[in-house]
Amino acid sequence: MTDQLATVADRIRRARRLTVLTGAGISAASGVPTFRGRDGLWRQYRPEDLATPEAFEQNPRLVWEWYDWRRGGIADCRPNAGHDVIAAWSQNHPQCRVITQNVDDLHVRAGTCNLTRIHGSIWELSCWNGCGAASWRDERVPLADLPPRCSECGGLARPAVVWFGEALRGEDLRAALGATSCDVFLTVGTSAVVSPAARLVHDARRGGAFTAEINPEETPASTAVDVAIHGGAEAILPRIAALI
Ligand code: BJW
Repeated sequence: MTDQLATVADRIRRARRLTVLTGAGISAASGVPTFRGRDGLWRQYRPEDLATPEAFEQNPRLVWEWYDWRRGGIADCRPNAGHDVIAAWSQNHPQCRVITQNVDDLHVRAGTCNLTRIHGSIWELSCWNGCGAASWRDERVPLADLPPRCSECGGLARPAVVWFGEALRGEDLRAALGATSCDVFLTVGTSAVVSPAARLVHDARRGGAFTAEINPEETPASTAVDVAIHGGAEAILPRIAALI
């Protein structure tokens, strides 16, 4: 493990372009539940009932109750040492890009620069009718009325997140794909099963990047990366940072 940490630290120190991809695991130590872990959300709830456009169409109130409940849990969570290390790299490294699948905004709260939230934000809402209103931020917990309404057209509002079967915003997808052109690509706290995020580490590797994974568990990416470090991001990232 010590050798692996030193190798990753050395690669980051020498990297001209550094990219970090994060998933739910980076926020686990902050108290935000993951999706597929032992206590993950998908152990308790079916994604097709809550995280698809079809589910929302069928029962917007139920979907909003679930998001309102999750917002309540996340509101009290604070960035942990893993978020802080990534924020510091994003501020101090000349070309560091951070791509997150997380909707909790803990990277934003940690002060991360050059951040792309490819699955959106749980704190933002948009018009379900697509009336043209720009998405808006609403951090009230709980929300006053469920389901909330679009202030422009009065129609249903939805959480501005990306559900299964929905395309990522074009600019976010372009930013994520562009970030695979780098010297070092770190994949942190993701089960690496949801596309298109899961392909990014492979794209980076094909493009010649040194790749490393930080995750307590094996994932489909573990055998593809140059170095797989098994441990929690909140412990491993500060150890790497200390070696740089
Ligand atoms: C730690 C740790 C610690 C624990 N430290 N680590 C068949 C049918 C339908 C669709 C598909 C299909 N086959 C493929 C698809 C496509 C689908 C997909 O990939 N599905 C797979 C599951 C099979 N993808 C999509 O639909 C995407 N869109 C798309 O492909 O569009 C194409 C298109 C083009 C043009 C037109 C139309 C469409 C969209 C995917 C959206 C995903 N949305 C969610 C919900 C977001 C909103 C919300 O939060 O409610 O995003 S699902 C959920 O999974 C969430 C996450 O961002 C995402 C990834 O999960 P993540 O982050 O990896 O979390 P976990 O829980 O899986 O893993 C946590 C990891 O942390 C674990 O490995 C732990 O070990 C680790 N860990 N503690 C470090 N301390």
